[in-house]
Amino acid sequence: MNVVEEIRQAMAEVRASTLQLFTEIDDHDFRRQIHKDFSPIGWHLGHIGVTESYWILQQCKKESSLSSFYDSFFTPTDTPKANRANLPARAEILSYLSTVREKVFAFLAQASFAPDHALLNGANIFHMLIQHEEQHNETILLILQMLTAEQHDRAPVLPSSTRTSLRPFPLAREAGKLLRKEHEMVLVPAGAFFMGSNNTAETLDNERPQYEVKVTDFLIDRRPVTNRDFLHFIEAGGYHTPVWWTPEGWQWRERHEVEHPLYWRQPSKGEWLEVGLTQSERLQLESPVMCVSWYEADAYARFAGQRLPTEAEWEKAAVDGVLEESSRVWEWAATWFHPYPGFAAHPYAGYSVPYFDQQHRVLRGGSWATRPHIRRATFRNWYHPSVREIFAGLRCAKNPEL
Ligand code: AVJ
Ligand code: FE
Repeated sequence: MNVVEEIRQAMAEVRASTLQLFTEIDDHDFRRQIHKDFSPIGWHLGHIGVTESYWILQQCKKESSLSSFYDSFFTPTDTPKANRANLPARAEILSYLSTVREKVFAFLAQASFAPDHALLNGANIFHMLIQHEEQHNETILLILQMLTAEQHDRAPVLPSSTRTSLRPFPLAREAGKLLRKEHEMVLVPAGAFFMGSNNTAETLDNERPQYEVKVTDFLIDRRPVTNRDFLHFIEAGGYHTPVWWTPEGWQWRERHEVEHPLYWRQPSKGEWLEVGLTQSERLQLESPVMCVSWYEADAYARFAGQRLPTEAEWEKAAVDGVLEESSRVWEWAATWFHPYPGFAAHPYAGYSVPYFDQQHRVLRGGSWATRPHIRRATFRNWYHPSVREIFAGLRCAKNPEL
């Protein structure tokens, strides 16, 4: 298959996935802002189209835009989150999307990926757009998850019909026997490795350029921290023991009265549910803990006598092939999001640069909601350390005993 056909297929695939995510959204939820830090779910649809139009039709093809209203409404820097609820009708946005897509495919069919063209070289702008839409797919899923949780909390559907067959999971005593000491950690030997990538076609700017990084010996969990592990932290009073928390983390915990991962619910003592994407279910003890902030992840690691891995450690371990289940939940790293030496913003500074601000922590790996192109060892995600609405968990590291 040639490059054009591969790109066409990848674009069609992610678009089908985007549209599929909207099939059960009613018009009310389409435009409603359910959380102040997230746009209405329908805004993402228009934003995907405007981004595609801007880079291909305006920047590459030099056409004028289809709608200056869409351009500004669906561009984050022009319209703050608080002003995004007054969306055009869904049918209109959908027709805008398909008009843009038709023109983009016409351009693609005859495009030449000239090496001297900053955007078309290696088809890099197309790869960027595919990954952009893939990232918005995950954000859309975060909002769907919020809607399900809201529904659950309004009218809890307890698993009452199944309660006779489902017994609550083991309580503290039993859970205590299955502590982290049973967790397998792998020793990654000290050494230099090449971090990041020089693939200018298929990676994003913040993964480049590749550079040599030396790490000292460290141990890292083979698998992410599980709900069982995290339950032990809760039952040991982890959320009420300031010593495990950074000062900012403790302040955050106190202010928001955080007592458990975001979507855990406790309908009665000793019985935990987790609200999932479509329904709540009994907490799955062996699944990776999910929807915890960096503050909670960091506190857990300290409680366990361990620490979060740096992103260099994470990437070395990933490249060495010792990480299992590395795309079930995003994994918080100890590292602040920052530019690699020699970083150059491309295609636009707004993608990464505003977040090189010592206010955003790196996440690595990918979650069950992350589409395939993004699941790679060098991909860098980032969020403010207080964010727990994302599908994020952790894996611990520690220094070898001397
Ligand atoms: C890298 C996931 C934090 O969603 O804010 C999408 C990705 N940037 N459109 C975000 C992104 C511009 C970004 N994250
Ligand atoms: Fe975007």
